[in-house]
Amino acid sequence: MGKEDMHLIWGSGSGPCWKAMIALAEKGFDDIEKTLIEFSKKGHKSKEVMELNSRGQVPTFKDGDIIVNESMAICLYLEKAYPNSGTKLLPEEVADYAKVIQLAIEAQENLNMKIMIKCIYFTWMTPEEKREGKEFIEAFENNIKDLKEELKIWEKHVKESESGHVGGKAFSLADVVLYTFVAYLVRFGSSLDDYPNLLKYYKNLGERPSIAKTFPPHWKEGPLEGKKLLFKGAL
Ligand SMILES: N[C@@H](CCC(=O)N[C@@H](CS)C(=O)NCC(=O)O)C(=O)O
Repeated sequence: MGKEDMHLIWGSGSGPCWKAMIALAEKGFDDIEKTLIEFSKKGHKSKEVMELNSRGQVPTFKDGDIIVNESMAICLYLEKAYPNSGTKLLPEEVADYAKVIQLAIEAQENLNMKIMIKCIYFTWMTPEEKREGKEFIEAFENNIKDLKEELKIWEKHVKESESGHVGGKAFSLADVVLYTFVAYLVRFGSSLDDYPNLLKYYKNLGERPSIAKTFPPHWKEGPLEGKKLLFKGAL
């Protein structure tokens, strides 16, 4: 166990992988052994991944003999195993702790459903020719309406936090989770103009070394274009 024994398998542009990488960087473990897989080459179904995670999903993480799958579990594991290393992702004080875990789980559950499942995956799973149809357009618009309501909640949470961190006084697990979802909105074309506090949050935290250093490499190569920008003009 320890930095020398850690290994992360990850894919570029995966929100769950990014979360694990931000947490590792915050804990001071950003230079551990890492293997970058390519989704297009089914790297997530390779023997190496399947042996660690029978779901064939990344991130998958190993610390010596301890295997941890699931991005949230990786973050919680790092905090439990290395409480005194780097940033405290979970505060000591009970009321602060309650707030951080609530916001982290609230962000994970709701934003994963409303951004990833109901907008992005919903579009990707609809054959391109059907995306012009009335049925798809109506359903997508409804999902965008739900997402706008959801974003108002996060706009308020961020506005109420004076520290610039959503979970309270300092950077925490709640920011690890929230930031990656906000970045997805921007990646897919949202201007965040209607959410000025979220926009400020996105810009400010984007300069944090753990986030800047782990920003998905292929996102840096250039923005999405055309119809791929699902949220352009909508959010
Ligand atoms: N709940 C998991 C989700 C992991 C996940 O869905 N990873 C995606 C990449 S973003 C993946 O490996 N998908 C391949 C597949 O499910 O076959 C986590 O948070 O780690």
